[in-house]
Amino acid sequence: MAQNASADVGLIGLAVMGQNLALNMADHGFKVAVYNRTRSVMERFVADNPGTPGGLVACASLPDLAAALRKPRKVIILVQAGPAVDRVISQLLEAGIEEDDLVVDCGNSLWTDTIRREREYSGRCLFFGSGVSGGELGARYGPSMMPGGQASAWKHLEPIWNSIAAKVDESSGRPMETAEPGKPVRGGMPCTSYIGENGAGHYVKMIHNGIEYVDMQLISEAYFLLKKLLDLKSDELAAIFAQWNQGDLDSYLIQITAEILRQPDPADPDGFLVDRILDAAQQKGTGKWTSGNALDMGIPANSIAEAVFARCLSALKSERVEASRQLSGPAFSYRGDRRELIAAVRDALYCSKICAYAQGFQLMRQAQVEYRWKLDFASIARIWRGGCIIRARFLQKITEAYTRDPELVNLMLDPYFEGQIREGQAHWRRVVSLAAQAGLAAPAFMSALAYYDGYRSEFLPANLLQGQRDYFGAHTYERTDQPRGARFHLDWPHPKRPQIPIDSGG
Ligand code: NBP
Repeated sequence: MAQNASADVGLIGLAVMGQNLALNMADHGFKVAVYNRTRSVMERFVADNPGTPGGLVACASLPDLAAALRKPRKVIILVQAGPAVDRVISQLLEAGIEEDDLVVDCGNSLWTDTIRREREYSGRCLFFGSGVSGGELGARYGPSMMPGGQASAWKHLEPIWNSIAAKVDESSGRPMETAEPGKPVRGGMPCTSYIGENGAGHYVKMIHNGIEYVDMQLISEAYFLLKKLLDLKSDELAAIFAQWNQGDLDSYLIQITAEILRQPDPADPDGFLVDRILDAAQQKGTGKWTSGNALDMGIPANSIAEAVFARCLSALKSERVEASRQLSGPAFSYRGDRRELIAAVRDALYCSKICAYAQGFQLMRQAQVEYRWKLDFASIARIWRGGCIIRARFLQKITEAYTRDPELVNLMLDPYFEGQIREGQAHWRRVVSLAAQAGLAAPAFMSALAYYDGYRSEFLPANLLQGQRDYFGAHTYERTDQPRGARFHLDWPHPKRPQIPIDSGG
């Protein structure tokens, strides 16, 4: 059990993420004091993992943990986001944590909670928030980490975060792996960087998850369209995804998609597991948070929201089964070139993916104004190149785009991405129209195309919409022949009456 103050870092919460992050730190030579609410979990964990380079210190209580740590203490919390985090912090403060000790929440906390906590616990501890992505394996062998909070706290954490984060090769931007799996990678650029003050790290982690929702939905739609239009079997689809993983679409999510598709069903070795998995998606909430934030800030992140709604619609399984017997759709069979369709779906996926990332970066661009952060978008793309769920070759291109122009207004306007959409859009449009003709739901492909066409339109029908608003609600309108900001109202039931200029109050 814990003795003198010799541990480098403490970790509270020994479920999947906590255990793996503790072992990752211990592998990198940090002595880790560990505590869990259910004591037996902590005891088993320490007993099962002897001889790590840094070592684990078993702590039966939070006062034990506080006593085991060198000053200033650094305590990582990995418990369920929400009230449990506040409960643990209160207990830590009672256990002897002091003003200059760091308390680091690495869970998927809502960024506004992190802002609130930093304020609330100020003067009692240095509260800090860090997003961690990469799931179980990332936590164990190198996650992408998005730290946010006071810069004075970051300088104490930086050596640990730099050691345990995933590493990428700086010249190629590719994730680095060791010959011996599980052994620390030497050299390379760590997939972590200080994001900004208070909730910035957790905000950027939430956007990562929002993008992840669309990425997964787009891949699922590509699978569905190819399966339905070409009547392909899972292993044939696996080969297509494996092939795509050799090119611009090279990413962790495409790689695991190929592996999932070729997995036989353990209950029926002649069938594929994916064909037996129920088509009702679940979610934990970060996609919903991202979409809610987009609505609050008035930023069109329609593909991210669509990906959340696609999961909601899928979850209505029994209703869909009933409706499928009642509601009609077209009879359609694809008679075109099969290879051409596969190439078209690939391009549709790539173009839609550009739109999804454009929306995520637009959100961050607006959030930095709302929360007075100064976000470095090249750096954010850089730390997503390895360790996290959305890691992809594509992120090197985003890094390059924001390095070329840190003030880039929209990712689609970068010359590389603009060129990619120009080349791929005929295929993209063909896939969307084929989906509509065949009556196959492809909401993320469709909404991404609507985003692209809306964003590139000089004129949209909002003139009529503003007329309607003024007609029934006297909400006023601006005129194309008057300066922006000058507002007018017409007494619509009496159109002969003069138009009334409205004083906008400056
Ligand atoms: P859970 O979210 O399942 O966390 C439960 C752990 O916290 C258990 O070990 C539990 O102890 C402990 N705990 C303590 Br200590 N005090 C607690 C309290 N007051 N209330 C509730 N639990 C308490 O663990 P997880 O899946 O490892 O996730 C941890 C965080 O990391 C979450 O915020 C999650 O969203 C985030 N995250 C997870 C992933 C992932 O892939 N799982 C990825 C990225 C981020 P017990 O043994 O007594 O129940």
